Amino acid sequence: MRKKIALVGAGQIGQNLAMLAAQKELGDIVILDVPSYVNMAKGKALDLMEMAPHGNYDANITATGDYKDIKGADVVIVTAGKPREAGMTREDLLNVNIKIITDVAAGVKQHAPEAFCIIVTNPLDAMVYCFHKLTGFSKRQVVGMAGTLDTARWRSFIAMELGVSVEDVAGTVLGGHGPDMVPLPRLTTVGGVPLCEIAAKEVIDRLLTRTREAGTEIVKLFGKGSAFFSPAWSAIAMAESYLKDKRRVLPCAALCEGEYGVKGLFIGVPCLISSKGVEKIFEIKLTDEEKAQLAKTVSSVTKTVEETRTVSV
Ligand code: TXD
Repeated sequence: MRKKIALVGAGQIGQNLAMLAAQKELGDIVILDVPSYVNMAKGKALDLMEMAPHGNYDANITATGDYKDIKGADVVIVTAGKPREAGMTREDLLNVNIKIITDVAAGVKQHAPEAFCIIVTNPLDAMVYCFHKLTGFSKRQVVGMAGTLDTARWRSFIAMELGVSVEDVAGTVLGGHGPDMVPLPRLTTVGGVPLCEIAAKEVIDRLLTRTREAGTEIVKLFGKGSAFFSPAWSAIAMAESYLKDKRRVLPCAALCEGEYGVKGLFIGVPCLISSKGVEKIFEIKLTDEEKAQLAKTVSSVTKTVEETRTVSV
């Protein structure tokens, strides 16, 4: 019996999620979107079925406008929501996307209450918080995708700068999905060699800035809309770890209840993702400077979450 993956949102990221999930044969795929967009979603699903002979994957890929069709999904990945336009912050999306997440949470709660839910919609840290609150799901089964993307960006920029393979750059990014996210140069290595021993401080500072602004850099280039290839793969890495019990340790927005001194917020932390969902959060012994940086991003996330309480949905 194949697993079932529900993709809520058939847009730029959703379509890439569907393609990656199919190519990796993670299971059958149901793409859900609003009735006005459902034919586009059905067309994308059909197109992916017609690509199967080249991709040599077997998956039943369908699309719908009705939540009853996601019944029993093992994984739900939520990208439903507006993306940024040039000049917008992620927080500018709050009022429109909280209404969407409220609808989505109701549909998932009713039809896929056992699913491992990966929230992608921005402002990410607030949207995953709202989804968790609205569904009442356990903290193990709700997670936000951001740190896995931010870490990929950090690694990619280091590899580009140093002329090395991305495969040999290891590191992590903590905190909220925003300009005060916390990449950790101190714990970043290139083939096991500490980054701080092979790159000058000004180079590292430049890469830190580029990582923090990476999403905005792409939004500026597009003018309308945001990144979709790298976010899609980042979310699929999380889904795959759950579905195959790969037990990867990935930076994800998880509910902290005391970890890193944070209570009741979703922030990016190293998570063990297994068939149990968020099985464990790993704590890092941070320096005072790193703790101060984390406190700053936690403050930003707290502010945005507080704002969700003032929005009437
Ligand atoms: O790292 C991260 N978490 C971010 C997330 C990385 C990049 C983009 N990030 C955010 O993901 C972005 O700011 C958006 O909030 C979401 C989705 O971005 P995407 O680029 O996929 O947006 P699209 O192409 O506009 O697709 C959104 C789809 C579109 O097809 C809408 O019709 C659909 O969402 N939509 C809905 N589907 C289901 N139910 C409802 N209510 C709904 N409303 C809109």
